[in-house]
Amino acid sequence: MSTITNHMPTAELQALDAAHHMHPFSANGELGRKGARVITRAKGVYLTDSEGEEILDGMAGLWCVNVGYGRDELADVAARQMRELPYYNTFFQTTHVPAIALADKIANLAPGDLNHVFFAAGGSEANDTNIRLVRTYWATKGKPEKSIIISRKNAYHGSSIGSASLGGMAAMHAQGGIPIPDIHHINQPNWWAEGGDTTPEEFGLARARELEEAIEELGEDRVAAFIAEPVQGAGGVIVAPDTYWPEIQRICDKYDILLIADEVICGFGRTGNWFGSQTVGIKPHIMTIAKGLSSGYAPIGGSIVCDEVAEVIGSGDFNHGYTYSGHPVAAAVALENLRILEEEDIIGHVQNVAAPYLKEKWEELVDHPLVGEARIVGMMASIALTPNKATRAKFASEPGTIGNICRDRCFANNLIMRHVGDRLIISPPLILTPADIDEMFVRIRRSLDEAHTEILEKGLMREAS
Ligand code: PXG
Repeated sequence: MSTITNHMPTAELQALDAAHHMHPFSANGELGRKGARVITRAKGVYLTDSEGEEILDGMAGLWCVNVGYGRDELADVAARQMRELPYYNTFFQTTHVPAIALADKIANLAPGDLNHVFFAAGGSEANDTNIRLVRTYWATKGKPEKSIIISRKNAYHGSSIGSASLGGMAAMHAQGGIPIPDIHHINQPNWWAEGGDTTPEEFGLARARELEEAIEELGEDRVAAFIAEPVQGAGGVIVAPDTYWPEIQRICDKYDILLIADEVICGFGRTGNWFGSQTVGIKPHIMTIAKGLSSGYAPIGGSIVCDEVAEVIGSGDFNHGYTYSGHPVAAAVALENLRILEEEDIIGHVQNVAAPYLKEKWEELVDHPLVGEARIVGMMASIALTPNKATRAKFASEPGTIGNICRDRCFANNLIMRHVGDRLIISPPLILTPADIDEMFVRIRRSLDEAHTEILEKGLMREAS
């Protein structure tokens, strides 16, 4: 057993962390000097840190712990599977029961003819699979030049070279030589930030038609697929205007291109249905899944593929796969997680209890002096911070400054609520009760009030010119 344990003093753990552990998406030098908060255990919707503080997890880990923390069934299944068959691959004409059972279960849950699953260890790997799937699909059909994938600015599709190329985060594209060739980005349907004088309905249509314009410009014979998150998550919980998705579906139907729905965040109940595609009313050819598939208890993701694409890919060799594709322990955990979601009717709880109450309280936040718009779909929500609600003005300070102040206040008040620029976001466990929601809003209101005072004191309540 390791000699580094939960019982060590926080400062010692932080010093070791700073010395040897490189954190993702962090300025590690600065974080090391400050010291990362050490999370030691979790139960339900609460985390505990090394100082014994109880933190309400408004982000379900990283958008993934849908059934909440501390489910013994998941631990038991993992232990059982590790004893029986901890690992075997599915590459060379072998298979195993956890992968078979999970693929079957996912095919049953997924809508339409999305009946085939290619497993990965997470969402980034699954989106890399998708790039190769759609390009191989068209090449097999004799159209190798149909290789461009259209995506959106401010999308997040992962951190590997392929998936980060699909993503539209400028800060990510600035590092490490991405994007790869033949990825094209159109604008996002973020009315609050980019809608100008148009109505949300006009803006939604205009942004969807950018897809049609891009296909016309690049040539239908060059475009393989369009990929998008039903609700943009990491980009700031951006909910498209109602006119957007029907128009996207019309365009995908008109032109011969594949639609990939990245359901890594939206899948498995987050938006109030099994899949976000059902919530926004689209029929993708491929879905990317991860996160809520196992509620984060084990690393697993995958691509759910429709009959036609699977058939074409299956007509030859597909030279692609990961050591941990369909990992038996992760697959067994995912299967048990899906059983919990289904048998405990957690999606019913979201639809009938948690999401309606959360929506009521969330939308009331627009009465706060810092809050411009409040958007929510199921159990993912955002607020836009602004110094002027009427004009949707941005702050004069560096983007993210105000969001960061609010986030730090939340952290100090034992609430995990994230900021993306000057938007605040939540994505809590789906099992949140009305009492949890009440407690969450005590902390949200307190944090926003304290942040507002600090922003006023620092003279930061100013509009960008
Ligand atoms: N697609 C989407 C839509 C995601 O949200 C991925 C793919 C990649 O999945 P993996 O399992 O490879 O991480 C994600 C992941 C954030 C944040 O800051 C969000 C994610 C990952 C890291 C940070 O909100 N989402």
